[in-house]
Amino acid sequence: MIKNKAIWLFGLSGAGKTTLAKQVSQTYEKANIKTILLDGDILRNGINKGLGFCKEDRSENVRRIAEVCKLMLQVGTVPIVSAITPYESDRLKIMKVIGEENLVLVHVKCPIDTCESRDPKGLYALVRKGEIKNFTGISDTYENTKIASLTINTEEDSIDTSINKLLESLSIKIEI
Ligand code: GGZ
Repeated sequence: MIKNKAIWLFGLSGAGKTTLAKQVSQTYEKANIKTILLDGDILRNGINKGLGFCKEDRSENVRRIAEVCKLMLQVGTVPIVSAITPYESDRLKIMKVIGEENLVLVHVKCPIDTCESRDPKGLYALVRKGEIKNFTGISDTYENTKIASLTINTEEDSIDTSINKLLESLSIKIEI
């Protein structure tokens, strides 16, 4: 039996969350499992418009995303989240909202230096120029985790290997 679970990818900007989320979505869709991509950055233009990057706003941001996940699971769609989710207390709250049994919490782990050298959106360069304040990992908090269901290390592993490891773990966990 397929047990639908929300997949929540968290990690620094540039760690590879969105790339992994898209691949997981494509794989599920090929197996006729409906998915919805919930990207923190994109949702900040919609349901989370107006929220900034202070601790309270980040918490509210991920709380709302967790509520959307709950709704999506109720209609049989697998939510795949990519959001930095920098605070362990918020990760615990997400577990409570969605339900531990309905969630795969994935730490997309990558050192800040590597994320900065990738700089896919040029944001780290802007941070260094002083144009973005409170940037996670540079001038704002990113807490380590003890509660992730699994960790994908995108510095040690290539993107293909990371994707394969993630899909392998998920296929066991959700019994595709
Ligand atoms: C972190 C920021 C910031 C600051 C803009 N700190 O790589 P991205 O671009 O696409 O992902 C980041 C996104 C963070 O939004 P989240 O909703 O994932 O954050 S959180 O979970 O902490 O609420 C980055 C961009 O927005 N961005 N300013 N100051 N990331």
